[in-house]
Amino acid sequence: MDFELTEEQRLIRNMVREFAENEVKPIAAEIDKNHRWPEETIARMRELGILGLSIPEEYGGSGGGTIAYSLAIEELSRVCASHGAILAVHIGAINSIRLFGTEAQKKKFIPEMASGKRIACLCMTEPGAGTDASAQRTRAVRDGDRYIINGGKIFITNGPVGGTYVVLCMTAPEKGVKGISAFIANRETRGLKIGQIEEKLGIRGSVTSEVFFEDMAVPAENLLGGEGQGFKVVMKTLDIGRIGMASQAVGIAQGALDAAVAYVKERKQFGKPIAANQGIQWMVAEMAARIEAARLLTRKAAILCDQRDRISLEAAIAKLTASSTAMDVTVKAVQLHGGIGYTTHHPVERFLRDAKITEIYEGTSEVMKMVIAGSVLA
Ligand code: COS
Repeated sequence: MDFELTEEQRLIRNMVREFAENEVKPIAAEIDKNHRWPEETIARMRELGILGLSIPEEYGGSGGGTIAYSLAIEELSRVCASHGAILAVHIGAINSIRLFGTEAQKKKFIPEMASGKRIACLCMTEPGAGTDASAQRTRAVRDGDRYIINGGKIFITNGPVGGTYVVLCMTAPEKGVKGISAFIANRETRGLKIGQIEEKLGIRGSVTSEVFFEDMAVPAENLLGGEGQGFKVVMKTLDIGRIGMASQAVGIAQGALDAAVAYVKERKQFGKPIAANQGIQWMVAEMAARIEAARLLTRKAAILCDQRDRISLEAAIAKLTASSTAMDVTVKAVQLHGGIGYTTHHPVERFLRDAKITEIYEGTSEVMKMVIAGSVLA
Protein backbone atom coordinates (compact mmCIF):
# COMPACT_ATOMS: atom_id res chain seq x y z
CA MET A 1 0.00 0.00 0.00
CA ASP A 2 1.34 3.38 -1.01
CA PHE A 3 0.99 5.77 1.93
CA GLU A 4 1.88 8.87 -0.08
CA LEU A 5 -0.79 10.91 -1.78
CA THR A 6 -0.20 11.72 -5.42
CA GLU A 7 0.45 15.33 -6.36
CA GLU A 8 -3.15 15.65 -7.60
CA GLN A 9 -4.60 14.19 -4.39
CA ARG A 10 -2.43 16.51 -2.28
CA LEU A 11 -3.65 19.50 -4.27
CA ILE A 12 -7.31 18.46 -3.80
CA ARG A 13 -6.82 17.90 -0.06
CA ASN A 14 -5.05 21.26 0.36
CA MET A 15 -7.73 23.09 -1.64
CA VAL A 16 -10.55 21.59 0.45
CA ARG A 17 -8.59 22.19 3.69
CA GLU A 18 -8.09 25.85 2.84
CA PHE A 19 -11.77 26.26 1.95
CA ALA A 20 -12.83 24.45 5.14
CA GLU A 21 -10.56 26.53 7.39
CA ASN A 22 -11.33 29.89 5.80
CA GLU A 23 -14.99 29.61 4.86
CA VAL A 24 -16.64 26.67 6.63
CA LYS A 25 -15.10 26.88 10.10
CA PRO A 26 -16.38 30.45 10.71
CA ILE A 27 -20.03 29.39 10.21
CA ALA A 28 -19.90 25.85 11.66
CA ALA A 29 -21.21 26.72 15.15
CA GLU A 30 -23.91 29.03 13.79
CA ILE A 31 -25.38 26.57 11.26
CA ASP A 32 -25.39 23.93 14.00
CA LYS A 33 -27.20 26.24 16.40
CA ASN A 34 -29.79 27.35 13.85
CA HIS A 35 -30.18 24.03 11.99
CA ARG A 36 -29.37 26.07 8.86
CA TRP A 37 -28.55 24.73 5.38
CA PRO A 38 -25.38 26.67 4.46
CA GLU A 39 -26.36 27.99 1.04
CA GLU A 40 -23.33 30.31 0.83
CA THR A 41 -20.70 27.59 1.32
CA ILE A 42 -22.60 25.15 -0.88
CA ALA A 43 -22.43 27.83 -3.61
CA ARG A 44 -18.64 27.99 -3.08
CA MET A 45 -18.41 24.19 -3.21
CA ARG A 46 -20.13 24.42 -6.59
CA GLU A 47 -17.57 26.97 -7.81
CA LEU A 48 -14.61 24.96 -6.50
CA GLY A 49 -15.80 21.72 -8.13
CA ILE A 50 -16.09 19.98 -4.76
CA LEU A 51 -19.66 18.81 -5.48
CA GLY A 52 -18.34 16.86 -8.48
CA LEU A 53 -15.30 15.28 -6.85
CA SER A 54 -14.63 11.66 -7.83
CA ILE A 55 -17.16 11.90 -10.68
CA PRO A 56 -15.46 11.37 -14.09
CA GLU A 57 -14.77 14.54 -16.06
CA GLU A 58 -16.69 13.19 -19.06
CA TYR A 59 -19.88 13.55 -16.97
CA GLY A 60 -19.00 17.03 -15.74
CA GLY A 61 -17.23 16.00 -12.54
CA SER A 62 -13.79 16.94 -11.23
CA GLY A 63 -12.40 13.38 -11.24
CA GLY A 64 -10.01 12.31 -8.51
CA GLY A 65 -11.57 8.93 -7.69
CA THR A 66 -12.69 7.64 -4.31
CA ILE A 67 -9.54 8.88 -2.54
CA ALA A 68 -10.40 12.48 -3.48
CA TYR A 69 -13.97 11.91 -2.22
CA SER A 70 -12.62 10.53 1.06
CA LEU A 71 -10.04 13.30 1.54
CA ALA A 72 -12.59 16.04 0.88
CA ILE A 73 -15.12 14.60 3.34
CA GLU A 74 -12.42 14.20 5.99
CA GLU A 75 -11.21 17.79 5.58
CA LEU A 76 -14.72 19.26 5.69
CA SER A 77 -15.71 17.15 8.71
CA ARG A 78 -12.59 18.22 10.57
CA VAL A 79 -14.24 21.62 10.97
CA CYS A 80 -17.93 20.87 10.27
CA ALA A 81 -19.44 17.40 9.99
CA SER A 82 -22.62 18.81 8.40
CA HIS A 83 -20.64 19.77 5.30
CA GLY A 84 -19.09 16.30 5.28
CA ALA A 85 -22.55 14.70 5.40
CA ILE A 86 -23.94 16.91 2.63
CA LEU A 87 -21.07 16.05 0.31
CA ALA A 88 -20.97 12.34 1.18
CA VAL A 89 -24.67 11.80 0.50
CA HIS A 90 -24.67 13.96 -2.64
CA ILE A 91 -21.77 12.08 -4.23
CA GLY A 92 -23.20 8.80 -2.94
CA ALA A 93 -26.46 9.27 -4.79
CA ILE A 94 -24.58 10.30 -7.96
CA ASN A 95 -22.51 7.12 -7.63
CA SER A 96 -25.62 4.98 -7.97
CA ILE A 97 -26.19 6.44 -11.45
CA ARG A 98 -22.46 6.40 -12.30
CA LEU A 99 -22.31 2.68 -11.47
CA PHE A 100 -25.67 1.44 -12.75
CA GLY A 101 -26.95 4.06 -15.19
CA THR A 102 -27.18 3.60 -18.93
CA GLU A 103 -24.99 5.93 -20.98
CA ALA A 104 -28.11 8.02 -21.73
CA GLN A 105 -29.00 8.29 -18.01
CA LYS A 106 -25.44 9.26 -17.09
CA LYS A 107 -25.37 11.96 -19.78
CA LYS A 108 -28.81 13.25 -18.82
CA PHE A 109 -28.58 13.33 -15.02
CA ILE A 110 -24.97 13.36 -13.79
CA PRO A 111 -23.66 16.67 -15.20
CA GLU A 112 -26.31 18.76 -13.40
CA MET A 113 -25.50 16.99 -10.13
CA ALA A 114 -21.73 17.01 -10.56
CA SER A 115 -21.81 20.75 -11.22
CA GLY A 116 -23.86 21.16 -8.05
CA LYS A 117 -26.81 22.65 -9.90
CA ARG A 118 -28.88 19.82 -8.50
CA ILE A 119 -28.17 18.32 -5.08
CA ALA A 120 -28.60 14.56 -5.06
CA CYS A 121 -30.27 12.31 -2.50
CA LEU A 122 -30.74 8.62 -2.02
CA CYS A 123 -34.27 7.72 -0.90
CA MET A 124 -34.17 4.34 0.70
CA THR A 125 -35.12 4.35 4.39
CA GLU A 126 -38.77 3.89 5.36
CA PRO A 127 -40.42 3.57 8.77
CA GLY A 128 -40.34 -0.23 8.40
CA ALA A 129 -37.20 -0.47 6.26
CA GLY A 130 -34.14 0.74 8.11
CA THR A 131 -31.54 -1.94 8.74
CA ASP A 132 -33.84 -4.36 6.88
CA ALA A 133 -33.50 -2.45 3.63
CA SER A 134 -35.35 -5.21 1.80
CA ALA A 135 -38.68 -4.39 3.52
CA GLN A 136 -39.58 -1.62 1.04
CA ARG A 137 -43.25 -0.59 0.93
CA THR A 138 -42.99 2.24 -1.59
CA ARG A 139 -44.57 0.78 -4.70
CA ALA A 140 -43.80 1.37 -8.36
CA VAL A 141 -46.34 -0.04 -10.83
CA ARG A 142 -45.68 -0.18 -14.54
CA ASP A 143 -48.21 1.75 -16.63
CA GLY A 144 -47.27 1.66 -20.32
CA ASP A 145 -44.04 3.57 -20.82
CA ARG A 146 -43.95 4.90 -17.26
CA TYR A 147 -44.07 3.78 -13.64
CA ILE A 148 -46.48 5.20 -11.06
CA ILE A 149 -44.83 5.52 -7.64
CA ASN A 150 -46.65 5.76 -4.31
CA GLY A 151 -45.14 5.71 -0.86
CA GLY A 152 -42.88 7.61 1.46
CA LYS A 153 -39.34 7.76 2.82
CA ILE A 154 -37.90 9.06 6.08
CA PHE A 155 -34.54 10.46 7.25
CA ILE A 156 -33.57 11.59 3.77
CA THR A 157 -30.36 13.62 3.97
CA ASN A 158 -30.52 16.61 1.59
CA GLY A 159 -34.25 15.81 1.09
CA PRO A 160 -35.61 19.38 1.30
CA VAL A 161 -32.89 20.82 -0.95
CA GLY A 162 -32.65 17.94 -3.39
CA GLY A 163 -32.66 18.40 -7.14
CA THR A 164 -32.45 14.72 -8.11
CA TYR A 165 -33.72 11.75 -6.10
CA VAL A 166 -32.78 8.09 -6.50
CA VAL A 167 -35.80 6.24 -5.11
CA LEU A 168 -35.94 2.61 -4.02
CA CYS A 169 -39.30 0.97 -4.73
CA MET A 170 -40.93 -2.43 -4.68
CA THR A 171 -41.95 -3.45 -8.21
CA ALA A 172 -42.64 -7.15 -7.47
CA PRO A 173 -43.38 -7.72 -3.75
CA GLU A 174 -43.66 -11.48 -4.21
CA LYS A 175 -39.99 -11.61 -5.20
CA GLY A 176 -38.70 -10.01 -1.98
CA VAL A 177 -35.20 -8.52 -2.36
CA LYS A 178 -35.26 -9.34 -6.07
CA GLY A 179 -38.51 -7.38 -6.48
CA ILE A 180 -36.88 -4.06 -5.59
CA SER A 181 -36.07 -1.48 -8.27
CA ALA A 182 -34.48 1.97 -8.25
CA PHE A 183 -35.75 5.03 -10.15
CA ILE A 184 -34.39 8.50 -10.86
CA ALA A 185 -36.73 11.46 -10.34
CA ASN A 186 -36.02 15.16 -10.57
CA ARG A 187 -37.46 17.51 -7.95
CA GLU A 188 -40.08 19.03 -10.24
CA THR A 189 -41.72 15.67 -10.96
CA ARG A 190 -45.38 16.00 -10.05
CA GLY A 191 -46.26 14.04 -6.92
CA LEU A 192 -42.86 14.39 -5.23
CA LYS A 193 -43.44 16.11 -1.88
CA ILE A 194 -41.23 17.05 1.03
CA GLY A 195 -42.59 16.21 4.48
CA GLN A 196 -41.43 17.01 7.99
CA ILE A 197 -37.88 18.28 8.48
CA GLU A 198 -36.19 16.56 11.43
CA GLU A 199 -34.53 18.26 14.39
CA LYS A 200 -31.40 16.25 15.06
CA LEU A 201 -28.81 15.71 17.79
CA GLY A 202 -25.98 16.54 15.40
CA ILE A 203 -25.07 17.34 11.77
CA ARG A 204 -27.71 20.05 12.08
CA GLY A 205 -26.50 22.07 9.09
CA SER A 206 -27.45 19.18 6.82
CA VAL A 207 -31.18 19.01 6.33
CA THR A 208 -33.03 15.72 6.75
CA SER A 209 -36.67 15.12 5.92
CA GLU A 210 -39.46 12.84 4.84
CA VAL A 211 -40.02 12.56 1.08
CA PHE A 212 -43.38 11.42 -0.26
CA PHE A 213 -44.50 10.19 -3.67
CA GLU A 214 -48.16 10.55 -4.55
CA ASP A 215 -49.02 9.03 -7.91
CA MET A 216 -45.62 10.19 -9.11
CA ALA A 217 -45.18 9.17 -12.75
CA VAL A 218 -41.62 8.60 -13.92
CA PRO A 219 -40.73 7.51 -17.45
CA ALA A 220 -39.65 3.88 -17.74
CA GLU A 221 -36.32 5.16 -19.08
CA ASN A 222 -35.60 6.42 -15.52
CA LEU A 223 -35.45 2.86 -14.17
CA LEU A 224 -31.91 2.44 -12.81
CA GLY A 225 -30.11 -0.86 -13.36
CA GLY A 226 -33.16 -2.80 -14.57
CA GLU A 227 -36.20 -4.18 -12.75
CA GLY A 228 -35.30 -6.17 -9.65
CA GLN A 229 -31.79 -4.70 -9.45
CA GLY A 230 -32.62 -2.00 -6.89
CA PHE A 231 -31.21 -3.79 -3.83
CA LYS A 232 -27.87 -4.31 -5.56
CA VAL A 233 -27.88 -0.69 -6.73
CA VAL A 234 -28.19 0.64 -3.19
CA MET A 235 -25.97 -1.93 -1.50
CA LYS A 236 -23.12 -1.23 -3.89
CA THR A 237 -23.73 2.50 -3.60
CA LEU A 238 -23.75 2.19 0.19
CA ASP A 239 -20.41 0.37 0.17
CA ILE A 240 -18.82 3.53 -1.22
CA GLY A 241 -21.01 5.67 1.02
CA ARG A 242 -19.63 3.80 4.01
CA ILE A 243 -16.12 4.88 3.00
CA GLY A 244 -17.50 8.43 2.96
CA MET A 245 -18.92 8.03 6.45
CA ALA A 246 -15.66 6.51 7.70
CA SER A 247 -13.89 9.57 6.26
CA GLN A 248 -16.38 11.82 8.05
CA ALA A 249 -15.69 9.99 11.33
CA VAL A 250 -11.92 10.37 10.87
CA GLY A 251 -12.38 14.08 10.17
CA ILE A 252 -14.57 14.63 13.24
CA ALA A 253 -12.06 12.77 15.43
CA GLN A 254 -9.14 14.76 13.99
CA GLY A 255 -10.99 18.04 14.58
CA ALA A 256 -11.66 17.03 18.19
CA LEU A 257 -8.02 16.04 18.72
CA ASP A 258 -6.80 19.32 17.18
CA ALA A 259 -9.03 21.27 19.59
CA ALA A 260 -7.96 19.16 22.58
CA VAL A 261 -4.24 19.52 21.79
CA ALA A 262 -4.54 23.31 21.56
CA TYR A 263 -6.46 23.40 24.83
CA VAL A 264 -4.22 21.14 26.97
CA LYS A 265 -1.14 23.11 25.90
CA GLU A 266 -2.71 26.39 26.88
CA ARG A 267 -4.79 25.47 29.96
CA LYS A 268 -2.77 25.83 33.18
CA GLN A 269 -3.59 24.16 36.51
CA PHE A 270 -1.27 23.75 39.48
CA GLY A 271 1.15 26.18 37.81
CA LYS A 272 1.75 24.26 34.54
CA PRO A 273 -0.07 23.39 31.29
CA ILE A 274 -2.19 20.31 31.85
CA ALA A 275 -0.36 18.74 28.84
CA ALA A 276 2.62 18.29 31.19
CA ASN A 277 0.71 15.58 33.07
CA GLN A 278 1.35 12.02 31.95
CA GLY A 279 -2.32 11.10 32.36
CA ILE A 280 -3.21 13.73 29.77
CA GLN A 281 -0.36 12.70 27.47
CA TRP A 282 -1.56 9.09 27.45
CA MET A 283 -5.06 10.15 26.51
CA VAL A 284 -3.71 12.30 23.65
CA ALA A 285 -1.48 9.44 22.48
CA GLU A 286 -4.39 6.98 22.42
CA MET A 287 -6.54 9.44 20.50
CA ALA A 288 -3.82 10.07 17.90
CA ALA A 289 -3.09 6.34 17.49
CA ARG A 290 -6.75 5.41 17.02
CA ILE A 291 -7.27 8.18 14.45
CA GLU A 292 -4.26 7.07 12.42
CA ALA A 293 -5.46 3.45 12.43
CA ALA A 294 -8.95 4.51 11.31
CA ARG A 295 -7.51 6.76 8.62
CA LEU A 296 -5.35 3.97 7.20
CA LEU A 297 -8.28 1.53 7.06
CA THR A 298 -10.38 4.19 5.35
CA ARG A 299 -7.60 4.95 2.86
CA LYS A 300 -7.20 1.23 2.12
CA ALA A 301 -10.93 0.88 1.40
CA ALA A 302 -10.83 4.00 -0.83
CA ILE A 303 -7.84 2.71 -2.81
CA LEU A 304 -9.39 -0.74 -3.31
CA CYS A 305 -12.72 0.81 -4.25
CA ASP A 306 -11.20 2.12 -7.48
CA GLN A 307 -9.50 -1.22 -8.20
CA ARG A 308 -12.05 -3.90 -7.33
CA ASP A 309 -15.67 -4.74 -7.97
CA ARG A 310 -16.67 -5.60 -4.36
CA ILE A 311 -15.33 -3.80 -1.28
CA SER A 312 -18.13 -4.52 1.22
CA LEU A 313 -15.74 -6.02 3.80
CA GLU A 314 -13.13 -3.27 3.63
CA ALA A 315 -15.75 -0.52 3.73
CA ALA A 316 -17.51 -2.11 6.72
CA ILE A 317 -14.24 -2.53 8.65
CA ALA A 318 -13.29 1.09 7.94
CA LYS A 319 -16.69 2.47 8.98
CA LEU A 320 -16.95 0.33 12.12
CA THR A 321 -13.46 1.31 13.24
CA ALA A 322 -13.64 4.99 12.31
CA SER A 323 -17.05 5.60 13.86
CA SER A 324 -16.13 4.03 17.20
CA THR A 325 -12.88 6.03 17.06
CA ALA A 326 -14.87 9.22 16.53
CA MET A 327 -17.05 8.46 19.56
CA ASP A 328 -14.09 7.59 21.79
CA VAL A 329 -11.96 10.56 20.70
CA THR A 330 -14.75 13.13 20.98
CA VAL A 331 -15.71 11.92 24.48
CA LYS A 332 -12.05 12.21 25.50
CA ALA A 333 -11.76 15.65 23.88
CA VAL A 334 -14.70 16.91 25.97
CA GLN A 335 -13.12 15.38 29.08
CA LEU A 336 -9.78 17.08 28.34
CA HIS A 337 -11.58 20.42 28.16
CA GLY A 338 -13.30 19.90 31.51
CA GLY A 339 -16.35 22.08 32.21
CA ILE A 340 -15.82 24.43 29.27
CA GLY A 341 -15.92 21.44 26.91
CA TYR A 342 -19.52 20.83 27.93
CA THR A 343 -20.51 24.28 26.70
CA THR A 344 -20.78 25.79 23.24
CA HIS A 345 -17.73 28.01 23.91
CA HIS A 346 -15.62 25.24 22.34
CA PRO A 347 -16.44 23.05 19.32
CA VAL A 348 -15.84 19.73 21.08
CA GLU A 349 -19.43 19.32 22.32
CA ARG A 350 -20.55 19.70 18.67
CA PHE A 351 -17.98 17.14 17.52
CA LEU A 352 -19.30 14.71 20.16
CA ARG A 353 -22.92 15.17 19.01
CA ASP A 354 -21.88 14.90 15.35
CA ALA A 355 -19.83 11.74 15.93
CA LYS A 356 -22.84 9.68 17.04
CA ILE A 357 -24.50 9.59 13.63
CA THR A 358 -21.45 7.88 12.11
CA GLU A 359 -22.33 4.78 14.16
CA ILE A 360 -25.88 4.84 12.78
CA TYR A 361 -26.37 6.04 9.21
CA GLU A 362 -25.47 4.26 5.97
CA GLY A 363 -25.58 1.09 8.07
CA THR A 364 -25.31 0.86 11.86
CA SER A 365 -22.23 -0.54 13.58
CA GLU A 366 -24.25 -3.71 14.13
CA VAL A 367 -24.86 -3.98 10.35
CA MET A 368 -21.12 -3.44 9.77
CA LYS A 369 -20.47 -6.41 12.09
CA MET A 370 -23.05 -8.51 10.16
CA VAL A 371 -21.25 -7.68 6.90
CA ILE A 372 -17.80 -8.39 8.38
CA ALA A 373 -18.89 -11.64 10.07
CA GLY A 374 -20.67 -12.75 6.89
CA SER A 375 -17.44 -12.34 4.97
CA VAL A 376 -15.09 -13.79 7.59
CA LEU A 377 -17.28 -16.84 8.21
CA ALA A 378 -18.10 -17.48 4.54
N1 COS B 1 -22.93 -5.21 -3.45
C1 COS B 1 -23.55 -5.88 -4.43
N2 COS B 1 -24.55 -6.78 -4.19
C2 COS B 1 -24.92 -6.97 -2.92
C3 COS B 1 -24.32 -6.29 -1.85
C4 COS B 1 -23.28 -5.38 -2.16
N3 COS B 1 -22.67 -4.70 -1.19
N4 COS B 1 -24.90 -6.70 -0.70
C5 COS B 1 -25.83 -7.60 -1.03
N5 COS B 1 -25.84 -7.76 -2.37
C6 COS B 1 -26.68 -8.68 -3.11
C7 COS B 1 -26.32 -10.11 -2.77
O1 COS B 1 -25.28 -10.59 -3.59
C8 COS B 1 -27.63 -10.81 -3.02
O2 COS B 1 -27.82 -11.04 -4.41
P1 COS B 1 -27.78 -12.54 -5.03
O3 COS B 1 -28.87 -13.29 -4.31
O4 COS B 1 -28.03 -12.33 -6.49
O5 COS B 1 -26.42 -13.07 -4.72
C9 COS B 1 -28.67 -9.80 -2.62
O6 COS B 1 -28.04 -8.52 -2.73
C10 COS B 1 -29.17 -10.00 -1.21
O7 COS B 1 -28.04 -10.05 -0.40
P2 COS B 1 -28.10 -10.51 1.13
O8 COS B 1 -28.94 -11.75 1.25
O9 COS B 1 -26.72 -10.52 1.68
O10 COS B 1 -28.93 -9.33 1.75
P3 COS B 1 -29.44 -9.18 3.18
O11 COS B 1 -30.89 -8.86 3.12
O12 COS B 1 -29.01 -10.34 4.02
O13 COS B 1 -28.63 -7.87 3.64
C11 COS B 1 -27.87 -6.33 5.27
C12 COS B 1 -28.50 -7.67 4.95
C13 COS B 1 -28.20 -6.08 6.73
C14 COS B 1 -26.37 -6.43 5.09
C15 COS B 1 -28.41 -5.19 4.36
O14 COS B 1 -29.82 -5.21 4.37
C16 COS B 1 -27.91 -3.86 4.83
O15 COS B 1 -26.78 -3.46 4.55
N6 COS B 1 -28.76 -3.14 5.60
C17 COS B 1 -28.43 -1.80 6.08
C18 COS B 1 -29.08 -0.80 5.22
C19 COS B 1 -28.53 0.56 5.50
O16 COS B 1 -27.34 0.77 5.43
N7 COS B 1 -29.44 1.46 5.84
C20 COS B 1 -29.09 2.81 6.05
C21 COS B 1 -29.59 3.60 4.90
S1 COS B 1 -28.74 5.06 4.59
S2 COS B 1 -29.13 6.21 6.07
